[in-house]
Amino acid sequence: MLAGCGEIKPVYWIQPDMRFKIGRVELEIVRGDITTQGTEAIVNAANSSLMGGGGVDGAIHRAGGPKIKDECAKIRNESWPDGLPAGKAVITSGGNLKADFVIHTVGPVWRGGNSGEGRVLENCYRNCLELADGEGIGSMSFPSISTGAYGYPVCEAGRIAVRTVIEYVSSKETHLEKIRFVLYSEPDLKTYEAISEKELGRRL
Ligand code: AR6
Repeated sequence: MLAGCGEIKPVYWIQPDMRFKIGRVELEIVRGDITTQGTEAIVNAANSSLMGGGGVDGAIHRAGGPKIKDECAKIRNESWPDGLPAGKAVITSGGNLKADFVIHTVGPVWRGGNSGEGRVLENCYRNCLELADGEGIGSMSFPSISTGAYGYPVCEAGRIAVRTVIEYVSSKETHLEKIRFVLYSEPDLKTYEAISEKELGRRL
């Protein structure tokens, strides 16, 4: 009951998740925590060391437990002794997470936009999608890569994220049936929603 409103109960408007269809693939834009997503894979906005950090990376390693870091250490030793370059992606199990897999990618650090950041960010999304597809994964969740500690403006990054996903699923046969963008803040959610609506027109 609202104070001073007698029997009037508050009404909470719950915003439905925004969903689009691109051919057979469903694209969802939701607000939430990437670590709690029930998609088969979630994507980590990692750094080159693959040994954890803050933001999404810290949250995933905290929630997923030591198994993920052990697998990352093995990948470093066997394949990327000098660190995973920005734009590349690798896969581990999901440890204690709901998701079966974590796909780790390293986004570009924003340096003003004239240092090839856009191309690298596009590579992040495309390489994550290709890796997931190659493993026969049917559903995956992305955070907004590079727009936290790495300082990429969310509008520009969101446009690249949404366009790269649309381009990927429109241009080839894919195992993926559901791709979800998980935004942590309301402003970021609104930005991704507006970009998706502009790129895809009417939502479901
Ligand atoms: N779920 C979904 N989104 C989140 C979560 C979460 N639990 N936590 C933060 N975000 P960031 P980057 C949002 O910094 O910019 C790490 O230290 C956040 O609000 O996680 O690629 C790594 O080790 C922002 O919008 O990733 C690297 O060193 C977005 O996720 C570096 O940060 C990305 O923020 C990578 O920086």
